[in-house]
Amino acid sequence: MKSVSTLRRHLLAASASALALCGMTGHALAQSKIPMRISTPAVPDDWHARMWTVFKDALDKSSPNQFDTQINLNAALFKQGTEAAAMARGNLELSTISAFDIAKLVPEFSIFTAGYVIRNPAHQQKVFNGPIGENLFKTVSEKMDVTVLSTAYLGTRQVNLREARPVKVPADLKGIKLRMPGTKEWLFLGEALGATATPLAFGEVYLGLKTGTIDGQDNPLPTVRAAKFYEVTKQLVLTSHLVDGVFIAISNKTWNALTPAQKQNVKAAAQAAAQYNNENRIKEEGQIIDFFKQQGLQVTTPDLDAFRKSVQDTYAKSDYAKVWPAGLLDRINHTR
Ligand code: KDO
Repeated sequence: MKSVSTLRRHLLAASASALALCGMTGHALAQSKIPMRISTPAVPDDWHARMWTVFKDALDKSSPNQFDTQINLNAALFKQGTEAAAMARGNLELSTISAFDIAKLVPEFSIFTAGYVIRNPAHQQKVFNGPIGENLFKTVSEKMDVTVLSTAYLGTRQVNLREARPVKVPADLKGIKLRMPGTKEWLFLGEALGATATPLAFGEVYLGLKTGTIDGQDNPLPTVRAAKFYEVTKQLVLTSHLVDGVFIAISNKTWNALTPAQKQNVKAAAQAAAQYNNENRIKEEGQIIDFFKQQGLQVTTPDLDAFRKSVQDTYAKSDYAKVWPAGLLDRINHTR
């Protein structure tokens, strides 16, 4: 007869191996899932951060146990602007990329970094979901090794100043240190608005405004709210200079390894995410002005014709316009 202590030893050993087995199974399961690491500079309260939860939920529902989706906000995984290169290397599966990120490698895409080209969110969806988008996204895939899955409306960019001042025409922004993200295409847009463009990563803007290393920044109003820039600024100048978008993109290394059914589900999840973002952002933009007024900000509208003319002329005369394919601007303008 076995002693009590021997029995206990056997029981312990048995439960330990059962645990090890469970652990291994769990580990093996996690390993067999396709990793979907997402990196974005977006703050948690912004719609284009929240949309990734919609993406994850849709994918978990359509493809149970197939994907391990990990959402990293606040540029915690990759620095703003480095995501496209990380995806091309296969170090990152998914992100949102801007027209500015794309223009670095696909120069003709700079047409979408120019102010006053895209008219409104509906125009943006028509352009990118139609033949113009289809054609350009093929080039994006060839040159950047990422596949664009859907287009999310980031919002219409407005100028947001630390100290209030009269701003009617671009000359009124002369000398204003306007923070822009740190690439030359962004800086050109800031200069085209009449300001002195100053590069800074998104995550440093709040402090820059608070301490006065910059005089202002430009972003869509829902982002001004979500990132709390209204706490450290006194004026919104409604220039509406860029109907901005971000493209949900996936590394081709990941994309090409998926089955046709998985591709369909990943694309559908990206479209659901963009749709959630677009609907909520458009709705919020329609009602957000009162919020800023309640926070004590001055909200002013400049001479929009003056801004539009000056910005469009600046781009038309620039080297950027030289690489825009003949007729593309007209085709964009005629997309309805
Ligand atoms: C910004 O840095 O101003 C910007 O709006 C640029 C966009 O392309 C995008 O990177 C966005 O920041 C981030 O997602 C944070 O909202």
